[in-house]
Amino acid sequence: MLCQQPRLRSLARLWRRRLHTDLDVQHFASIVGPSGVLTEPADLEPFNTDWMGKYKGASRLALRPGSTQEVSRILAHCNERRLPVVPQGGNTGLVGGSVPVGDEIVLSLSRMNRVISLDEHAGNLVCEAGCVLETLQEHAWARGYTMPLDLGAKGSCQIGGNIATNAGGLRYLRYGSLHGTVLGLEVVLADGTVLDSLTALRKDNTGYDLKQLFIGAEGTLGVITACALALPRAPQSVQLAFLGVDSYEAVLRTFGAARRELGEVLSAIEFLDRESFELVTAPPQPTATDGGGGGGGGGGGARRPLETSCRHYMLIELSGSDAGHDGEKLGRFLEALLADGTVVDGTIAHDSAQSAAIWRVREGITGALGRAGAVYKYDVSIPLHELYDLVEDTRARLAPLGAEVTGFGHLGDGNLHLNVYTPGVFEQRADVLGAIEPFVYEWVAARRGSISAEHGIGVMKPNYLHMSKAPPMIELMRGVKALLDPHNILNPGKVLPPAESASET
Ligand code: FAD
Ligand code: 2HG
Ligand code: ZN
Repeated sequence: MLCQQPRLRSLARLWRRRLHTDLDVQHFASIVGPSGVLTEPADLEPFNTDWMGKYKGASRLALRPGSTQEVSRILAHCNERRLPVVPQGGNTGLVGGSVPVGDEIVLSLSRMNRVISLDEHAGNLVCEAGCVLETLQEHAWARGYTMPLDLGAKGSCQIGGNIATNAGGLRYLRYGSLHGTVLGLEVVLADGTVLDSLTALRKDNTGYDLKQLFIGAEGTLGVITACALALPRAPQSVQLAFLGVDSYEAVLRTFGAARRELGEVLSAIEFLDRESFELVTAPPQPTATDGGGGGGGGGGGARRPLETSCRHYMLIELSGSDAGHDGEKLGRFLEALLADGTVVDGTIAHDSAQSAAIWRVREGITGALGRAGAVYKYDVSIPLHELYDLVEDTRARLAPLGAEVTGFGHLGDGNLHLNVYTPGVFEQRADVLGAIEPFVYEWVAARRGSISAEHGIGVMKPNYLHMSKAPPMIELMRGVKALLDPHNILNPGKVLPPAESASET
């Protein structure tokens, strides 16, 4: 673990001691079979390292259960023996929540990847937590449905991890939060109790909606083993425009016009600044270090949809049922904005290959950043009219240190991804971190924004939770944690700050 805080250093020291015994390992093997138990350092390496290569744990044991009953028996034993556990899905999380701090046991859900049912009348999908998002997308499309969630990590993230992080993604604007689209969950509590609310009812007002507690809890309250999701019908027509504008003010005017003119068919409004665009479209350069997501060095290598250099770029996607009607609408929209000068240049994808190439520009930024240098990643919600001010203020602050700043994100949801990176330098620098934190969190808190719009708190932000949650709320969160996980075995050190720092200002 890259320990930036004394709290993490002491947790890591404590847990770097071996916590489980050979007898525990034998017991786990009797539950999951020998092939479900990993103890070799080389096998454990991917479970101990996060997607960015920034957080590293020291786990000596990973378990790969194949059923809910196996998860239940594992947790019952861990609870009894007070052995800490880190639930892990696709390990694509961006706040260090999915990897151990020290020698916790990694509980991987990847073998639990069965689709249980898809009700083709109601559009309800029931599946195990380890299903990869892209596999579910393909399964749903083949039956006339779509997943309400889409994100750049779809090829490896799992639906259980998506729910545990309450992931937002690219179509949140259209389909809303997982708090709405998750109909039911099966969750195993710390003591092994199986909570079965795996119903696929659209309406159910029978008291407290307990499943909501586990959505976004980042594996600190229970292990999600299966879910029921409400799927929207697959759109029959998808249209995508890529636009270039010359100011953030023009981004906002384009956004307003899109909401007004295209409202009923809008499915995504994303934006990226010139710095993000140049990075993701730069040719890949071989470098000694290849951070984040694989690939071949600095530069994203994505094809430029526009040759004109603009200050900002936007993707506007429509999903509807009439290609002719939606296509004409998008064409008229673009013409009007070009005519009045709001948009400097723009293009509309004519087929799915062009559309995919445009999406690669947006979805490739995270990987390109990881290959460019050490990255400092912030994911915030702020009022739309001030959203880009944070990028400009951070850029001015970081320029003397030789760090670059990019801004992109889910404009339609007021969600900015602010990334700082040091070109060609792959070690995290204390002076750069010190210039960003707590500056960014204070900037956001002053505007009553959120310090985590969608990536979560993980191990990165517990000490800043109070910037977005009042002390009584943090106390209530602690109470819920103590009730559901009294021995603190589930993902310890994540989400909640240590008691003494809860009321820091
Ligand atoms: P992991 O990374 O394995 O785990 C994440 C957290 O959930 C950890 O705290 C872990 O302990 C917990 N967890 C995992 N599985 C379970 C389970 N079954 N039960 C209980 N707890 C569990 N996020 C967005 O919100 N929007 C985006 O657009 C987006 N785009 C991304 C693009 C890229 C290229 C990458 C690398 C990441 C992106 N993310 C995005 C981050 C996002 O949080 C994850 O990709 C995804 O939701 C995590 O799923 P996972 O299966 O990889 O979970
Ligand atoms: C996205 O929207 C992801 O692409 C990742 O949430 C954002 O890398 C990031 O900061
Ligand atoms: Zn995002």
